[in-house]
Amino acid sequence: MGTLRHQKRPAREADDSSSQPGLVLAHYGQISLVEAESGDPIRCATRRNLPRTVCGDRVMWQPGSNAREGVITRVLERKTTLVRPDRNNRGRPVAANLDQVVVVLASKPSFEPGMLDRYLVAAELMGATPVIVVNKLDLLDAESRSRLEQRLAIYRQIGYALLFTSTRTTDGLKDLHRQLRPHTSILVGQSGVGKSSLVGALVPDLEVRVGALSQVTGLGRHTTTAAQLYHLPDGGNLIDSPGVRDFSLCPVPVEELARGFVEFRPYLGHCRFHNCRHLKEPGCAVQAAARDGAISQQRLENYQALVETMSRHE
Ligand SMILES: Nc1nc2c(ncn2[C@@H]2O[C@H](COP(=O)(O)OP(=O)(O)OP(=O)(O)O)[C@@H](O)[C@H]2O)c(=O)[nH]1
Ligand SMILES: [Mg+2]
Ligand SMILES: [Zn+2]
Repeated sequence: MGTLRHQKRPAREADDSSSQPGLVLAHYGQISLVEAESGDPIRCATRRNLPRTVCGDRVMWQPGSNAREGVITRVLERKTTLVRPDRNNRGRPVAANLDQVVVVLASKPSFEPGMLDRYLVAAELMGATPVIVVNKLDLLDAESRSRLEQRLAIYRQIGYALLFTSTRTTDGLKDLHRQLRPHTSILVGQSGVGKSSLVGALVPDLEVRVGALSQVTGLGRHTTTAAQLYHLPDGGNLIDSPGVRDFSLCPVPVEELARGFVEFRPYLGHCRFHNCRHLKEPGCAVQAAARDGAISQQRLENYQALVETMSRHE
């Protein structure tokens, strides 16, 4: 026995020969749940010298002492990262390698337009496509639906997909599935808007999968406490994420923030001052566009509020 142990090569040297690729389905505390190429979920610790892994990370891992456990030896480069600020206002990754951010809203709990815009800006700045979903359509009568449609029409005008769904009546779920199919998307939004219910409606045998995962993680099944990745039946991945009370952006330079408001882009660089912040400066092309109705007043106000918040942190 003892000699066998001595014969084992040190883990560090063994890295590339015995490591295999995997996908992080979820990350809890010190443990990552990694999907092996076989499809099996493996409970993995991460080597100390490595960055924290997040849901959606591509990693290399090595089997451990039993078939269900392993060690992550390498985190592959992330194509995109969704971050939110931690207590010290530094970016903390939430999920990686996504190409769509689906902001889920509902009539209940009601939403704040500032928060929607902050999510949309975060998606734009990380290089992902934003999608807006209004869930719980069954709770809206015709009049409140058309009021909401009007309120959100601006987002369709600037090119964003806007979908209405209900997990109760299944309205809109086919369209949502079509929108998600080839992509890796994350569902984000306030707690209680129905993110997990949407995942449940789109991923068949979810109960079975969640049950299997909670056995591996030892966590309960009904609370969304960490981002979790699921495969969609016809290709693509869907990440469920824990609800938030609010979503803030990590501080970014004003020029970058303005680029996060996608409809401002044609006007950027056309202001009188090259360092225009588009607040009250004369000769500002963005403000002129808002006066002409080409940019929504509400979006400009949300942008300006963000500039104010961020300059307070400077
Ligand atoms: N009426 C109605 N209720 C819904 C719909 N979708 C979800 N719900 C209900 O809304 C509540 C919250 O749903 P969840 O799916 O847990 O919401 P969530 O966004 O995942 O919440 P967190 O995990 O806390 O972020 C549950 O009681 C659901 O049954 C819908 O389309 N219509
Ligand atoms: Mg949930
Ligand atoms: Zn300007």
